[in-house]
Parts: sequence; C-alpha cells; structure tokens
Amino acid sequence: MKAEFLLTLAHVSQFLELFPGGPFLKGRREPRVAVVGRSNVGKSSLINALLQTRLAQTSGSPGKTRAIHFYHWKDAGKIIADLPGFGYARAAKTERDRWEVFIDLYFKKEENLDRVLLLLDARHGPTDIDRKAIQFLSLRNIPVTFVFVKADTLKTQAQRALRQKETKSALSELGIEPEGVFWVSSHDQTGIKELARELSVK
Ligand SMILES: Nc1nc2c(ncn2[C@@H]2O[C@H](COP(=O)(O)OP(=O)(O)OP(=O)(O)O)[C@@H](O)[C@H]2O)c(=O)[nH]1
Ligand SMILES: [Mg+2]
Repeated sequence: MKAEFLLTLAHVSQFLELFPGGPFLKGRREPRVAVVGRSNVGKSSLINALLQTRLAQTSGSPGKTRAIHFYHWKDAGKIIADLPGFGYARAAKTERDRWEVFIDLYFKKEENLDRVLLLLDARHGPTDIDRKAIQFLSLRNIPVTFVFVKADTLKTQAQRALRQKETKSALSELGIEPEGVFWVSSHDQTGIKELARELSVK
C-alpha cells in the first residue's frame, strides 16, 4: 500500500496529546504537507490523486471534511494533512471562526510543517475568500505552494493561457511570486506526477 490513514484531529482537546512538542505525530516524524483551500475546491480529491488512494472522502457538496485527517504518504516520505475547507458560505459565522481558531492552533502546534498547498480553482482567479487565506498564511510566515486545481475544466490551450496570465497578475498584486505555481487535475491526472515529484523527499 502506498498510503495509510493515520489519525483524525477533530477537537482542540486532542492537541496536547498529539502535539506534545517535537517532530512526532503518532510516532512518525515525516515532515507534514497541509492541504488548504476553500470548501469544495478539491482538497480531498487531490490527496487521493497524489497518494493513489481513495482514503480521503470527497463530496459534491461543500463542507465534507470537518476535521483534520492525516495520511502517511509513503512514496513521498511525508505526512499529508487534509484540512477542513475555509469560508464555507452556508456555515454560521461562529462555525467559520471556529475553523480559524482550530487551524491557527494546528499551525502553531505543528513543529514539522514542510509546507502548505493552497488550492485555488483554475476556473477563476483568487476570490476574496482565497485572498483571506493567503493573508492568513503569510501573516504566519507559512511556506505556501500554489496549486490550481480542476485544470481539466479549461478546455482549450487559449483558455488556459488566458487564465494563467490573469492569475499571475492577481498573485503579483498580492505580492506573491507566481513562479512555481502548479496546474493540476485530479480527474484526468494532469500535473499530478509533477506535483508529487516536487513534494517528495529528494
Ligand atoms: N472537474 C473536476 N472536478 C473536481 C476535481 N477535483 C475535485 N473535483 C470535484 O470537486 C468536488 C469537491 O471535491 P472534494 O475533493 O470533496 O473537495 P474538498 O476541497 O475536499 O471539499 P471539503 O472537504 O468540503 O472542503 C467534487 O464534486 C469533486 O468531484 C478535478 O480535478 N476536476
Ligand atoms: Mg474534503
């Protein structure tokens, strides 16, 4: 098996036990890759594509992943974390605040974070919610790799070129160096190998 489910972090009361300090998570010390993005953007699907598994639950309706699920990605020598989607519009504000507190605590406690993959929808540039997430991560000095998902929905080369151009300038406006951005599709496997290679321990 290429991947293995490790554990679910669903409540703040678990932090002390799971992150007592040091690099270990359930006895494993592989660096962590956290997958972040708007609800329904395709985080769990991307994890399944990268790990060549169906362990992560996906859904057509937003708000499926409500906790942090950790998987051991053996080929890459990493632990990958599937985070709940942020900015789920129909969730109550208290619920959205709870997300922020929970994720904030995770990033504070996580001593072995390799990087965050911030997923953006290839069909449109960064939305206001995405901008908030970018701000949230940059304020905490978290290293981010930008990944545009659902690239299969851009049918023609011209469409793709236009979207990439728009996106680059949107990212530049946010002060982000748009080089090293990945374009992937979990449905037709576009760019998955390249991203997996980038994330693997060299
Ligand atoms: N066209 C296309 N659709 C995709 C792709 N990846 C995911 N989807 C669809 O997007 C929807 C959401 O996918 P998930 O992987 O569950 O999204 P998520 O970000 O984990 O969602 P939450 O856990 O609710 O935050 C599903 O209907 C998927 O089939 C892709 O590469 N291309
Ligand atoms: Mg999910």
